[in-house]
Amino acid sequence: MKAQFEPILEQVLRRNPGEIEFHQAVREVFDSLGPVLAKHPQYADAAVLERICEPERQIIFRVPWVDDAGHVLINRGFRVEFNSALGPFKGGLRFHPSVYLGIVKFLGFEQVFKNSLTGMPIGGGKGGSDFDPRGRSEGEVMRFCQSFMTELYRHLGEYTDVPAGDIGVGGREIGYLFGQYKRITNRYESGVLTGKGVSWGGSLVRTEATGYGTVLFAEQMLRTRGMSFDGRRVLVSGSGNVAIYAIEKAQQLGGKVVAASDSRGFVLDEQGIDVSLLKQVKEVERASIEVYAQRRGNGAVFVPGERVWAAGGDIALPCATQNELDESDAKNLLNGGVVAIAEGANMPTTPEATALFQEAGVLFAPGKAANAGGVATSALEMQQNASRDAWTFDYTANRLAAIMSGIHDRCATTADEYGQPGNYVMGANVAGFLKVADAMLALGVV
Ligand code: NDP
Ligand code: 2IT
Repeated sequence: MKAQFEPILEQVLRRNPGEIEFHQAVREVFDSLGPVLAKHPQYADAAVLERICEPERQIIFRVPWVDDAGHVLINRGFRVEFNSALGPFKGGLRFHPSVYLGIVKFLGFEQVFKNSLTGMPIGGGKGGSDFDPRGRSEGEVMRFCQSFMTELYRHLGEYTDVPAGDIGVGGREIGYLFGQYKRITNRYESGVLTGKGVSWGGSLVRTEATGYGTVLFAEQMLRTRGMSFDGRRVLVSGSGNVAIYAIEKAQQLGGKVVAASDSRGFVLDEQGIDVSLLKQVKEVERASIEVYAQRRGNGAVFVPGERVWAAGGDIALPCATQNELDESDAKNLLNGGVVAIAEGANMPTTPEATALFQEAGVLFAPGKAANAGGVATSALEMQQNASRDAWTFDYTANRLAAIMSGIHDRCATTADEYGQPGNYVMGANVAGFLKVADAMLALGVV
């Protein structure tokens, strides 16, 4: 990192003590921006970096609710409205016991650059709660969502802030959140949330978009070296929304996906993951992935407490959570001949592991580029809501494919331009930064 960034980073560390994931995300972006500041001093003059690291607004609130046994429980709710230079704050909500301000801030920071890269008119934000949906009844999840929205609604609006899902928040939760927003405001304001059901304002392809987009990005990246998914051994971590549709698309492109995981361990299925069984176990029954191995009946095994990377493969798609692929996983993957890594999750690869992949010269797609298909399709959902229209699956899927190849080309061209061909991390950070930074300059000191 250039010396010029040190005092700015120090200020970020001082202002946000203990928020290690946020520090990690900022450091990674700063590592890419040296050549940009050298070429364009106007950003430093206008303190764009200092401003881009400080959220426009941070909201923290109490979420009281009553469980099925009649006990009163308290969770903490967050919404970090990071940057609205390009459009309304946009980004998901995460419900997971690990959620605290540092996680929400890292996700919000990443979202600013990701949303810029999509080319769509969306700013960046993120939110969530330390609520753990696991083991909770339908009624408990609904009451929690209603209480969460009873505070959050006053900060939202289709021109203000538009949340969506993330870990622990899927179609079910978005439904309860939207219902409560509608009731409190007495407005059918479809564009205030994305990831809605298709019969009540949602977009076709939004469910599939993040996983499909990640694989489409990886496909483009492989093509630059004359490779494809066809016949390749693929490892996917996670078995939630992103993982499931990454597996589905990788298989459509001829890849052989042999592993998937959840927080308890991974499944090795040498005959190839059966996506419909995985959907049944994880989406419908909300059970452990161990149940998949038991039901598959083909010798598929469940390996408790281990990560998928141990299984070795040509293409690795981390689609679960942050820092889930570390230095030793990277070494194992490289020893096994991995040729490409594309991040479906946000910041799943540790900085040390990323450095190993880059030194080895294998293809590496950072999450803010590779997983941007989800939020891009959210922007398409907002577009449909604003025009009171509903597009077909094929039309929307074609838009997604065009957006992903646009993001790929923007990252590749920017990396070339700044003298680091093939460095998608640098390309994504710089291209994402430039668009937001120019908008911030144009809008003045606000
Ligand atoms: P889901 O809640 O649908 O699935 C999350 C998956 O990751 C589950 O398999 C879960 O296991 C596993 N997981 C979650 N936390 C941990 C943990 N701490 N350790 C190990 N495994 C864990 O979430 P999504 O699929 O929506 O999100 C996955 C990733 O993709 C996240 O990083 C998210 O930020 C990112 N993302 C999501 C987008 C979207 O549109 N949904 C868009 C762009 C990025 P278990 O079932 O055991 O809990
Ligand atoms: O990390 C992400 O990009 C998301 N969770 C999706 C955000 C969105 O607004 O669709």
